[in-house]
Amino acid sequence: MPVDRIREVRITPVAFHDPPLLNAVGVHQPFALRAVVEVVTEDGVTGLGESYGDAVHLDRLRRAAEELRGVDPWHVQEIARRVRLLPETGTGGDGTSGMVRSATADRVLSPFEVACLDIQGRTVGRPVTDLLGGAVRDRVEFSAYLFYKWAGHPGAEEDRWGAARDSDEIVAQARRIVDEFGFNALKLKGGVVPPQEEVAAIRALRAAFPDSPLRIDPNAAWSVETSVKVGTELAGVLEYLEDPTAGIAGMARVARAVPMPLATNMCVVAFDHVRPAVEADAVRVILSDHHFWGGLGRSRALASTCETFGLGLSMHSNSHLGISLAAMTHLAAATPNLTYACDTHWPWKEQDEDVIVPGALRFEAGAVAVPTAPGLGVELDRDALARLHEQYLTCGITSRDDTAYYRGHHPGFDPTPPRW
Ligand code: GKR
Ligand code: MG
Repeated sequence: MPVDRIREVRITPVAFHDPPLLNAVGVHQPFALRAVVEVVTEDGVTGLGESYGDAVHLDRLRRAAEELRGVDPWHVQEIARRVRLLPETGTGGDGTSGMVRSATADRVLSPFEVACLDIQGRTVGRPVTDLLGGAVRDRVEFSAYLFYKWAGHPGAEEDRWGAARDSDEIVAQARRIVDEFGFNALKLKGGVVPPQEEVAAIRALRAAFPDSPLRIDPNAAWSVETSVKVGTELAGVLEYLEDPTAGIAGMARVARAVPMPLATNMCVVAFDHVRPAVEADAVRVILSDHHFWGGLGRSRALASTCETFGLGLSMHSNSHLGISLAAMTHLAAATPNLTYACDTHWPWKEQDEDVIVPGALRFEAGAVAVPTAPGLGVELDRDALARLHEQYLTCGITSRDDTAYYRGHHPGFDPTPPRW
């Protein structure tokens, strides 16, 4: 059978509206950036991938794309080899405002690997889950991702969510997001207001949602001492405490002193972090993310690693569109030991703003049904892609910088951890 090789790779940066969500390093800008990757074969099969849209990352994606012509899309190892040969230029490009410092080559490989899996699935007429060993669940549960937030972007009207400044407003946000999407697990993005206020918000959530698993994630904004204090106070309340403090050594000190499991998407973000984290017994749960673990195949390898060391597995998210949600859903569906509800920023985007044809992915009772159509099961909406690309060209943002945007309104803001 003749091999259908990669003929062309298109990378299209897009921008979509994002509310002013607060985190430990600042606030989300009015637009989030993503890169839409299309890998096209000689026979005209197109596979889709989605990744960060920061300028330095786009540049790396484009350089990698030039190396992929002629490669067999079933040979992801060869694609990985070519990506790893590229020189790393500059730092950053992680789409997280510097919060998640993952391996550059894995970040670059990820959307090409996903697009190749989409091609493979389309070619053989099977969903991506089948290429990953088959789905072990037909719906994937996600968590409500709650944020402190401004009422609206400065100079604009109040957005549809309004402000979230204190416990009452966080509970109101949770009620609304749960009503609209049906989530069960609730995650609060912390590291924004003094820890005692965030503890009060978690307690208020517990009172309002007695049966929901709760998590808080201050993105390492707390000292070891503060983390231990918070973890002790919230004994029996949290299902896990996510990245309270920076680094494996600090996390290990916290882990020894608090009763609940610690989870991370900050101190273990690549395979060579696993061994020191296990040796120090620093974390009990790793949050995978195919966007920086090198794609779906390597995320499955991470799942096996977690199984080997008796670690739990959850899933991290950043602001994203539908191609990413499809890939996250396929991965979670085909990963037996991914037993926690996955993070998603999905509710925060405008629901009619995306690059995919609507209808393929829907939240019901906090979960997304796993697509069963060939490949990822989503189709590119070319008009929408063109609109969001135009928005990218005119929005004036070329890299995510939550700190600079926040400082524009609070000069002197210093996100250097520990803030508390
Ligand atoms: O969207 O502000 C945000 C989050 O803080 C995000 O950038 C983090 O990467 O969600 C993430 C996390 O769990 O650390
Ligand atoms: Mg996190």
